[in-house]
Amino acid sequence: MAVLDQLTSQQAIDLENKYGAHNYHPLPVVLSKGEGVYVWDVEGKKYYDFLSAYSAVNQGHCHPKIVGAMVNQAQTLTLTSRAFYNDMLGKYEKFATEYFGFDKLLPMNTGAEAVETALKICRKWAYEVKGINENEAQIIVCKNNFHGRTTTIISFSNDPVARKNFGPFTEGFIKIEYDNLQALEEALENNNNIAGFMAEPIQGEAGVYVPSEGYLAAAKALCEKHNVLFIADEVQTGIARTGQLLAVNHEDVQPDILILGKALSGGAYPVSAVLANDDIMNVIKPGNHGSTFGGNPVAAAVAIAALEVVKDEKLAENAERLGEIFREELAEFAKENELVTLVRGKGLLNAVVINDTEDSSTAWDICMKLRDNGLLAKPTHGNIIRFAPPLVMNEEQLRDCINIIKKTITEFKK
Ligand code: IF1
Repeated sequence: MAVLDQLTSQQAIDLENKYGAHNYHPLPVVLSKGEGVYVWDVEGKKYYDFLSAYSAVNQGHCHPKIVGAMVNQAQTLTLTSRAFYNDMLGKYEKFATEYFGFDKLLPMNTGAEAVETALKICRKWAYEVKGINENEAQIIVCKNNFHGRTTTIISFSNDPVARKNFGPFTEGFIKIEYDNLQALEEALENNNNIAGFMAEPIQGEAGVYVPSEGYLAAAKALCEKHNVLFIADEVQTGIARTGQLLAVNHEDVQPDILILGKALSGGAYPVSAVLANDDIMNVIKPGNHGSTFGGNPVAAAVAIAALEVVKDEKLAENAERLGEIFREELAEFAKENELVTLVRGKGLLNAVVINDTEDSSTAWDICMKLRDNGLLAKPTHGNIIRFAPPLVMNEEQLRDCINIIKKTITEFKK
C-alpha cells in the first residue's frame, strides 16, 4: 500500500489502531472531505458536522476566504521565527487588538499554550506589579474546568482520567465551585497572594454549564475589588460561538486577560492568542516567553481572514438566532421524550442531557445512531451530548438536523 493510496474506513481505522497512540476513542467514522456544515466519509456518505472540531470550525469547513489566505501566504513566506520581524505579524496584532479592544496580543499556536502563557503573565504581573512575594502567587480556577492537557493545566483539573499517573503537579492553584460567587469571595478574602481568577465563561467539556445570569460581571467586580486579574478562557466559547463575539460580551465584561484559540483560525491552522492591556502585557520582556511557530505569517494571514468572516457573515447574530430555535425545539421535545432530561446552552454551543446513569453508554449509542442518520456529534462527560454545528448553518439546515435528532432519539432502543 503506497502511503497516499485511497483507504476504506476500516483500513484507516486499522492503521490508526496499529501505528497511532491510543489517546482518543473516536466515533467510528472516517472523514475525508469537509465543506461548510458538511463532512463526507471515505465511502462518500455525507453528514452534518455537529461538533465543529470542538468549536474550531465556526466559519464552516474549508471556508474559501480562509483557505485562500492560507494558500496565498503559504506560497509566499510560511515561517521566519521571531528571531526576525515579518511583514504579517504587526498587521495581525493591530487588527486583532482593535477587533477585541485590548492594547496588545501575544501570539501562540494551541489553546493550551495560550492558557499557559496567560498563567505566566498573570504570575509575573502579581510579583512585579501587585507586589506578591515571589513563588507565592495563587491563581483561582473552577472545579470541572477544562483548559488543556499540559502538566501544569492538569495540575488544577479534577478529572481523574486526565490526571492519573501524570504527577508530580504544579502548585499555586485554588479550586472553587463554578458559578458560586460566595466561594470566589471567600477565596479572595484574607488572601493577599491571589494573582488571578481563570474561568471558562461557559464550562464546555464539563457539559455546557452556563453560569447564572450576572455571574461573570460579579466575578469581574470581585476581582477588581481585590486587585486580582480576571482571565477569560474563550478558546471554546469565543469567536461568535455563543451568540456574541465573546461569551463575556453577554454581560459586558472585559477580562483583564483574554485567551483565544480554535476558531481564531476557523480550524484551518493552529492559532491561539493572549490579549491584555499594556499595564499587564508589558511585564513580558524579551526572553521571558516564546514559541517557534507563535506569530508566524501563515497564522497571521489565516486569523485575519477568519475574524473578517465572523463579521462579514454575521456569525454571532446567526448563532444567537439559530440557538434559540434549537433550544426551543429540543426543550419541547424533552417534554414528550423520557430519554431527554433537558437542553442547555447559549448560541450554538448546546448540550442535551440524556436520562441515564453516568456510566451508561446511552449517549454514545445515540451518537452512533445519529451517525447512521447523517449527523455527527459526540458525548462530553457522562450522558451529555454536545451539539455545536458550524455557525454558517442556515435555518433550513438546522431544522433538518433537529428532525434528525428527534427521529433518532424517538426510535432509539437501549
Ligand atoms: C482534547 C475537551 C473541548 C478548551 C478550553 C483550552 C483548550 C480547550 C476551554 C485547549 C480545548 C479541546 C481539546 C480536545 C477536545 C476539546 C475539548 F473535550 F477536551 F474539553 F472542546 F471541550 N481551553 N478543548 O476547550 O486548547 O490545546 O486543545 O488547542 O484535548 O481532547 P488546545
